[in-house]
Amino acid sequence: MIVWLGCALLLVSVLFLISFWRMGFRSHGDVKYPKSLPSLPVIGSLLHLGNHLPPHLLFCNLQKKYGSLYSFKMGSHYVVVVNNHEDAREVLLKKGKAFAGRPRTVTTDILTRDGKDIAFADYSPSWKFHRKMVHSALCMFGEGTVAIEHIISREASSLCQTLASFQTIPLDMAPELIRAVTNVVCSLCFKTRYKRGDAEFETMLKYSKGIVDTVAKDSLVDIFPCLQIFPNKDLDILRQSVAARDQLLYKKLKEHKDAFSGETVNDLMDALLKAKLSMENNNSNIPQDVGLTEDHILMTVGDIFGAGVETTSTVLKWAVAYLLHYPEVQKKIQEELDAKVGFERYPLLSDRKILHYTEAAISEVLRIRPVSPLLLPHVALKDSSIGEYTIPKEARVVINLWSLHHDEKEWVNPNLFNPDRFLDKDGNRLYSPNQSFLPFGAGIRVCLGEALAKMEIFLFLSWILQRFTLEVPEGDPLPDLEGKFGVVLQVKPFRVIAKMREVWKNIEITT
Ligand code: STR
Repeated sequence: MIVWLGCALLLVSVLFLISFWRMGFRSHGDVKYPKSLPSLPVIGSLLHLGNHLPPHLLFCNLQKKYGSLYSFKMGSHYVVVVNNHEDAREVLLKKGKAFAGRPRTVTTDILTRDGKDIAFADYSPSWKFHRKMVHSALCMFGEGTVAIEHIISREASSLCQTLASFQTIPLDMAPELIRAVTNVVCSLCFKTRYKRGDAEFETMLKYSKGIVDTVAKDSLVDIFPCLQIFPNKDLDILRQSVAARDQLLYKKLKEHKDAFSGETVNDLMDALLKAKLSMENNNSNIPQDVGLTEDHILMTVGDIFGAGVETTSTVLKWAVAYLLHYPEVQKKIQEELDAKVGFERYPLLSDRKILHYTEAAISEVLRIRPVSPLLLPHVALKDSSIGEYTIPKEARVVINLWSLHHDEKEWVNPNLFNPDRFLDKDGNRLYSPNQSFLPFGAGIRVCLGEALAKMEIFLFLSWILQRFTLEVPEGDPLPDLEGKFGVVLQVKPFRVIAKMREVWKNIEITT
């Protein structure tokens, strides 16, 4: 027995030494690999990552020891972390196609029926085709048309009515903001909207939270898929939430199929159905090998819906949290609105060109609290390189957007919320004062909803601040600014008093 134990110990130590020796060296002949954290067989570098910090902060801190580009092993996967904009731009833009892959994980496979969506699906001709189609459908029903401005303004108006009904009662704005942005994507995807307290909306809120809490956050099952065989509370929540989402999506699909004439395209669901029909009839130039199944339609709509709701509402919550911490910024936005929009009309999208400070404040929110601090992981589709370092095929590449947005070489006092950094000395807007700002990612995987999100954030915020001043209720603490890491950087709940501004009490605008 003791001999066996001794042998086992010896074997483990030898394996440990070998792997430590291998990972500790950076170069193999001419080939230079990024510096690596120590790693052990099977578990990889887990012991060196088991820090109490959330990953974006941990990865940012590890730069001090390993430099801005380093690697580690997550179980059996080789992961490279990018922490500066030069390398990030090389991965996303210059070599976008080489790094366009996505890892398959247990949780994202459950969410997307093995990668039949857009965000988490690996690179393939079928993925490229779906993405293109959704992009044109989004353009058709939103971006670039007056229709979208009308839809967002209708929701902004309804949101302001709710705020007004609360008067001086403290309110958790999160569900109201979520309903407002949900109704925008709902209009685009299904041509419907939810009233306050709608049962279907409550179901959606619940399953969405279940998904955000459990998906794609590098939990142990994603690192060691074999752990699926054990009972796992998170996976149960994810499966239940996905089942609830699928039921809702399926109902929508059925309603659309029943009503679809084959010609009139009212929303995104119709557009996808039409593409599927033309493919089946083989009367278009859609490639045959791309497979647009019902699953693809459901998962794609699920993506657009989930992304449209979770991301935009999160930015709005961060914006409100920061405005409570920095009332002077709120005041400056209101002064700009008063001076440039006035009291006889509501803000319009065309005001984005003149409301420089408001736009700068939005950019600053996106910088200081990026919705997706690690973006979504990329995978090298072939042997490639970043700077002077070799990156082998199948390496996972994580872009630490947090590091880019808090890089002291690029930003003065990066932890300070200061919209002025997005303005020049004459108060004109600087779209990006430096290269280290990529809130929507970049390249072939860039966020599909960037334009839509920017329109929504601008209109919702400007409508709210034109009429209300947001304050912390007496006795409540200021909102937490750390957030909770997950597939989006979530905002912890807090309450607000939305006080109607004096000047607006007697004004009624007819639209
Ligand atoms: C939110 C919850 C949900 O119901 C569905 C999805 C699928 C798409 C996800 C979304 C999620 C979270 C935010 C993501 C988005 C795709 C792109 C977006 C990850 C999990 C970001 O990259 C921030």
